Amino acid sequence: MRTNHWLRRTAALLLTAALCTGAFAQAPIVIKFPHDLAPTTPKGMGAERFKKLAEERLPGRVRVEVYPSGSLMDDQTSLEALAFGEIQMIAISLSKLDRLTKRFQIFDLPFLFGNEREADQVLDGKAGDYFTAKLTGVGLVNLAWWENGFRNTTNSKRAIVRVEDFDGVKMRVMQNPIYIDTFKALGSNAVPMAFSEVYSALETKTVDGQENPFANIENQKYYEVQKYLTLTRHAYSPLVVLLSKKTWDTMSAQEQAAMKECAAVGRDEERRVNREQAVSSVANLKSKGMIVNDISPAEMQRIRDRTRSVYEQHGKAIGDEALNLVFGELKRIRGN
Ligand code: TK8
Repeated sequence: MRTNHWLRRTAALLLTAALCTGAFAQAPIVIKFPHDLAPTTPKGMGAERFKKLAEERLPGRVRVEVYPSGSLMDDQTSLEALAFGEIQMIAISLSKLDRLTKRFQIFDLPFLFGNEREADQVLDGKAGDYFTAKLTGVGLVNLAWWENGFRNTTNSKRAIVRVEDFDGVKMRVMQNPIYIDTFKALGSNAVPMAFSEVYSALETKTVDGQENPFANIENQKYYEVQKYLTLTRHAYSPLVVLLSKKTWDTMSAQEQAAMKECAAVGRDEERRVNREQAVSSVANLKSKGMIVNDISPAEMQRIRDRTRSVYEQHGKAIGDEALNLVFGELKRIRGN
């Protein structure tokens, strides 16, 4: 009898305490956020920044579990896992969403952006908002635009100094039609392949080369299996930071706004780290034994001209709405 009374009393006290602190009000929303890169990479740092901030802004309401280095799943699987509700958040190259709607492929077009400023202004402005709305239309909530960044080319055959040097080089590209056609147009043998397989494909010489931003070339240790790095800056890949629609819908408008704000701070961190690492990367990669070269402006123009066909091949599928919007914005930013 006594025990019973004591138990009831304790339970009542605990319940009161819980109600006061709000602990029983709602169980925390667990946000599983896997990604495919190391914690020290721009994406890894952005993810940690986001986690810290979101848990500070929404204490007890959200818990963010970051799984770096592909420890939970790879890039390719994560989009499906997000749709099935196995995970709640990803930061993925927009290029990997090409199957959803063709209009997103506009950002895969070669030489679309000239520099980071153009990319930021287009993505953080009304064009970015337009694509975010289109993502919502297919059930994906884009919290912010992060970046993979400008992509450069590595290979083990030769330094690429003119367009003819791409000839016959077996190049791994993302599983994305515009990247495949860009490298075909340059004369390479384009081999689409998952990111998680690239290192070993380079090591075993299944392919001769690949293209990725500096941070990935460095952090994935491609310098161990690649001799030449050519600064082609042939495309800029944005990352989208997607939250599951189901999770999003359980949040109040204030909580949703807080999530977007945290992702925007994460974005600033991610872009900052990416751009800082890019500055030190060339020296680091040289010190690891890579031969790094630039391409002369005249040869760069020949490369651009060669890839113009990709605009004609894919422009129609991307559609005038997206093309006019992005090119209109670029015109405005470039002041012409
Ligand atoms: C990194 C990936 C990757 C991408 C690729 O998270 O597959 O080449 O560029 O770097 O999104």
